[in-house]
Amino acid sequence: MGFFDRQPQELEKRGLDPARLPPGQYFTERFPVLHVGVVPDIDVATWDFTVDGLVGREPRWSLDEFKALPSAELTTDIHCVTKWSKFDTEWRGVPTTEVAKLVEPLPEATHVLVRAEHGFTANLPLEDFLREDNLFAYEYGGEELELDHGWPVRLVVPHLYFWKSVKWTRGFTLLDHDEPGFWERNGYHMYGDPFQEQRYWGPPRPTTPSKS
Ligand SMILES: Nc1nc2c(c(=O)[nH]1)N[C@H]1C(S)=C(S)[C@@H](COP(=O)(O)O)O[C@H]1N2
Ligand SMILES: [Mo]
Repeated sequence: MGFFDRQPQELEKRGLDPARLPPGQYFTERFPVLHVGVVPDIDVATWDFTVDGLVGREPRWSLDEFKALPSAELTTDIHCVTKWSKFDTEWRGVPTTEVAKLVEPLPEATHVLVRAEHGFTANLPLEDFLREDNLFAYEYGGEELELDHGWPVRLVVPHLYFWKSVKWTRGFTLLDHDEPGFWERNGYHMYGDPFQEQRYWGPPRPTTPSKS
């Protein structure tokens, strides 16, 4: 029996429900760090969070202003397309629904392109962006988020593969159409449901695209 076949028994041994693990994933207690390029330098004095595109209002928040918005806590499993899953990760941040209330999406808005440092982006349908669980997180495990994991603010969208959970977020743009983000232009699925194994578009690939 192979490594992946043994995962359900491993989870049961630990008293965890194997149904929480999407197909083709393995369970880890580590918290791997994954991103393209180098970790950005962040200057809190000039950092801002902006929303534009199909919105009634285009706010620009400083970090203090953003962290003063209503916050919520979330405990969730996360699933990376490179096949690791981690259970019960704990986050605090601003719900995407709270931000949406303040920007007043226009009726023609259907998709969101989330923007980050170095021009990184990820796309998702507005409906998925507005799920109640989603947070722009600034705390992990009760502590300030670490730079490697996206400090000062990262998106957490638990129901999609973790590449949609944009680290070092600087805002988002509302669109009336879908537009691929960084990984989506580089072969990842436009939607990315881990339970449907929506990893890549096109023919199945034998290996995972390399990351630095
Ligand atoms: N800005 C930015 N956010 C990103 C990425 C990236 O390359 N740049 N990679 C994504 C991918 S593929 C994963 S699996 C998660 C990893 O988050 P972690 O390093 O906190 O585990 O970040 C996502 N968010
Ligand atoms: Mo990933």
